[in-house]
Amino acid sequence: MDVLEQLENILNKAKVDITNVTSLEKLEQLKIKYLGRKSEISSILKSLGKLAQDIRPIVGKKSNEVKREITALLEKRNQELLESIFTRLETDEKIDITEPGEKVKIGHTHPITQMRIEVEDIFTSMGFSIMSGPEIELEYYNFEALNIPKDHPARDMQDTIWTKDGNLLRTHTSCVQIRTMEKFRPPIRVIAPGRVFRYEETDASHEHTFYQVEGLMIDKDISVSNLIAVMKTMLKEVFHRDVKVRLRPGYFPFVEPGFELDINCLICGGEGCPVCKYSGWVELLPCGLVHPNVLRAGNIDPEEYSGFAFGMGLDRLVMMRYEINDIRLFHSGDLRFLEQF
Ligand code: FA5
Repeated sequence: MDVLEQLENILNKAKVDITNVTSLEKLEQLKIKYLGRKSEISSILKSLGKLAQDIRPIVGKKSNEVKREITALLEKRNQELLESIFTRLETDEKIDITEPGEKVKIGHTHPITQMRIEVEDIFTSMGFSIMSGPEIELEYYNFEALNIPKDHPARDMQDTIWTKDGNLLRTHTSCVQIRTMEKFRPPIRVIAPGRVFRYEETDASHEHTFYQVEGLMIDKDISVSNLIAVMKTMLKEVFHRDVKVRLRPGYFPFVEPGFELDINCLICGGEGCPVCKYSGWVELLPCGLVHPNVLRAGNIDPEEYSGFAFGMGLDRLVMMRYEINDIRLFHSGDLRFLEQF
């Protein structure tokens, strides 16, 4: 075949191939096929020397023209493919910058945490410090040092979750009373908020995991009137009104005398309603004067010092404030409930 005809054929084939190609990768392959080192044109150029002298420049010129033309065709097709890619992107992946963005949900603290922080603020403003203790506790701090020796029937009052190594999940925050006395000398004014655990069947007012705030004040001549005054100040701040309190006898081995502190029902104002079971009073927290044995366990001389202690259920305080009728809602993970606070 005449070389010039061969060059013409190459050009025609290239035209068809290049027009039909639909991807940039394939186009790149065509470029190698038609213009690469191993292309037909390259071998023609390499063998120019073997041609007759008179046709050599003609073939050389024609080869370069074909090369230029193929280069131009490749260039043009490249441009077209790029444009079509961008047009497709514009419709397929169009970003409307005027569209409102997705709202980032901002969470907030849990209602029990909110109440804990509030109670902490109230007590620190009265000069109390905030203490904490471990949730996995020694039997000694949870029972023994609190005047509840082994086999004491009071251990049955708080069903306990024990660990295999003989420790326990603290059933109350009262353990922190002893830990505080071991660390500080009177005068002592602390509260200890924290999580506590009981091996208990749950119902509308009982959880297996809940929160308490322990209070402890030890000084010379601390009496029940100090306890009442501090409680009334705290309740006034929490409920934003004067709250009447009354004390009934209550038994806890670590206080003597021990009380149950009731508040007048905030729903009916004391007149009687279903919430207070028509008594006008609602049970709020147990408290009392620190038992001499407990002071001794904390290396404090009961002849010289006295104190009061209380253990308030935080969950129940939140329930009272917002009239929540089921404690299980707190940890249900139901955002419809939590978002209300
Ligand atoms: C105690 O835990 C004593 N340590 C309190 C105390 C401290 C008495 C200092 C005297 C001096 P009690 O078991 O009653 O007491 O629990 C105290 C409060 O925790 C209750 O009034 C209640 O509000 C809350 N509470 C008790 N059990 C549960 C439960 N299963 N679920 C939710 N709250 C509970």
